[in-house]
Amino acid sequence: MSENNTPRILVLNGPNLNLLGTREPEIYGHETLSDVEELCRAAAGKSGYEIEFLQSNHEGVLIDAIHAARGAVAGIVFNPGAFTHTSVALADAISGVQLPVIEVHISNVHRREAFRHHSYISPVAASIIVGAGVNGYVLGVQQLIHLAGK
Ligand code: CA2
Repeated sequence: MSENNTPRILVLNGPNLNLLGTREPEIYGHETLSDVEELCRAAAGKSGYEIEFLQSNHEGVLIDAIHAARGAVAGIVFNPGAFTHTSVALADAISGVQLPVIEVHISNVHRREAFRHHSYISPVAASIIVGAGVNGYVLGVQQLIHLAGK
């Protein structure tokens, strides 16, 4: 919960996702990260939720954001970018805060290179959404709101 009692969701993005919409549209589409932020705010607003939105290229910043989310948000919609496939530290941070995390990948990682098929995040995620484009973030927000209502 936030100070004003409006429930909040953290939407967190990892490395290189600041480049969304500028390159590789055949894989990631044409929408920018600002478009994603707007989509998330609109989806959350329908159910009276607010969005905290953060992107970082630095693993430690992402870990700090996960720690700070404890007790402050209902859950996290997280696209860890390439850290998905490398970071035990991010998985440990998620385990440590005991918040529901929805892992989102814009592309269908299972149709891509083998190194993208393994995720350190999936075993600690509440739900996983892949290959739905940027609508995956909206689905992630909706899923967290669904979980919070249970
Ligand atoms: O499909 C996804 O959302 C990914 O998490 C995106 C990561 C990739 O390493 C994962 O395997 C799957 C890459 C994010 C880089 O995003 C860019 C977007 C546009 C242009 C360049 C990079």
